[in-house]
Amino acid sequence: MQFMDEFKQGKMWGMVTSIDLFNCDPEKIRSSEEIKKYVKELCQKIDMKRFGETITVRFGEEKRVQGYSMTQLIETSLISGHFAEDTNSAYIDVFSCKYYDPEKVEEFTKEFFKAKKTETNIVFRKMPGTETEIPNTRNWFFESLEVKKGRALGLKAKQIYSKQSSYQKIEAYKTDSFGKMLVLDNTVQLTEKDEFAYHEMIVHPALFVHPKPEKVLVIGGGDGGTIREITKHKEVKEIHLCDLDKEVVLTAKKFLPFTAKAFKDKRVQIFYEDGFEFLKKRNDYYDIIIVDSTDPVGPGKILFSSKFYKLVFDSLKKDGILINQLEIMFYDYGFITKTSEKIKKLFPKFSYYYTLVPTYPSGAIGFGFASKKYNALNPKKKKITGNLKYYTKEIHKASFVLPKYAEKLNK
Ligand code: SPD
Repeated sequence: MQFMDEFKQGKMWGMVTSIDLFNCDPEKIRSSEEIKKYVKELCQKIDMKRFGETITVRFGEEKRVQGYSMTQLIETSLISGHFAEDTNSAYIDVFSCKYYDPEKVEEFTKEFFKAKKTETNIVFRKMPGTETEIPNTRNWFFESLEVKKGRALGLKAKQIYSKQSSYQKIEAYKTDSFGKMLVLDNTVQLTEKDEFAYHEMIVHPALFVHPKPEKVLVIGGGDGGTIREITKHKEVKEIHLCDLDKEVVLTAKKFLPFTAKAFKDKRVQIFYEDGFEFLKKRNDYYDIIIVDSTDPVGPGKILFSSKFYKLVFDSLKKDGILINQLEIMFYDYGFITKTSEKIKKLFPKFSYYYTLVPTYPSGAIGFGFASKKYNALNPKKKKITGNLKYYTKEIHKASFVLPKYAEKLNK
C-alpha cells in the first residue's frame, strides 16, 4: 500500500479505515451488548487503548436510518459505527494516529457481524507539507470496465451531457487535459486532443492503398471523426454512414463540432440502421468499408462475428478493402487472434496495424486491414485536401510492424 510505510514511519498524521458491511447478522447489529463487545475485542486485536466506555444510542424515527450509533474514544482518536436495521448494513470507521493493520480490522469486523459482503476504504490523514497530488477522485472519470480489471486511466473531467438512448448510455465531458470527450456505455470513444490519431489511422491506410476509392461505407462512427478524414479524399464520391444510434450523431453535432463538421459535406449520407441489416441490402457495392465500432460488448458485439464479416465481404466490390476497429494488442491479444482468424477465412489478405491514442487503455489501439486484392503495405502517391497530423507514408508502413509476441498476426 502506497502510504503505509510513510505512515509507519510517522510521516502521516493518521489513518481512517471505513468499512461498509452488507447483509450482517440482524441480531448482532440490533444488540447494544454485541456492539460493545465488538469494540472491546477490536481494540485488543489492534492494540488500541480505549478512553472511557463505549457509547451506544439507538436512533431513528425514520425507517431508513433506524438503528444503533456507536462511539468509542481511543487514546489515539476514535472508533465509530452506524448500524442500519432497515438494510442490515453497518458502517464502521476506525480513525487512529497510531499505526494499526487495516486488514485485521476489516477481517475481524466482517467476521464479528457475519457480513456477507464488505467494501473498505482507507484514507490517510496528512501532516502539513505532506500533501500529495493524488486527487480526490470525485471529479475524475475512469472507465468502469477497466476499473473492474484493476487498472484504469483517470481523467479530470466534468460531465456536460448524459442521456440513455435506446441502445446505450451517451455522455459528453469536458476534461482538463484532453478537451471534450465522448463516452458510450462508460467507455471512452474519443477526446478532442487525441482523436486525430485514431481517425486518421482508421481511414488513410486503406484510402491511400485503394487506387480508386469512390464508394466508402462507415459502420458505427456516429461522432463523425472517421467521415471527416474520408472527406479529405477528393476522388470519393459517396460516403455512407450507418449508425444504429441517432442520438450519438445528435450528441456529436451539439458537443463535438470538431468531428461532426464533416456531416455537412454533400457526399455524406447518414442511415440510422442496424449495420447488419443494412449490409444485407448492398451487394458488390463499396470500394471500402470501415467498421468504426465500439468494443465487442453491447450493441457492438455483433460487428465482430463471422456472419457480419461475410456480409461485409459480399457488400464489397471484387477489389474491396475492410478496415475494422480491432482492440488492444496488450490486453486483448487472444480476442484479436480469434477475430483475425474469422476474417482470414474470407479475405485473401489480412494484416493488423495500430496507432497510439493516449486516452484508450494501454495508449494504443489496432485495426484489421482485410483486402481482396491490394497489398496493405503499398500506399499510392496522391494529394488530399486538408491537413494530416498523424498519418505519413512512413507511419503507414511502421504501423504494421508488430511487437515480437504479436508478429504471428501478420504471417
Ligand atoms: N475502447 C474504445 C474503442 C472505441 C473505438 N471507437 C471509437 C469511435 C471513434 N470514432
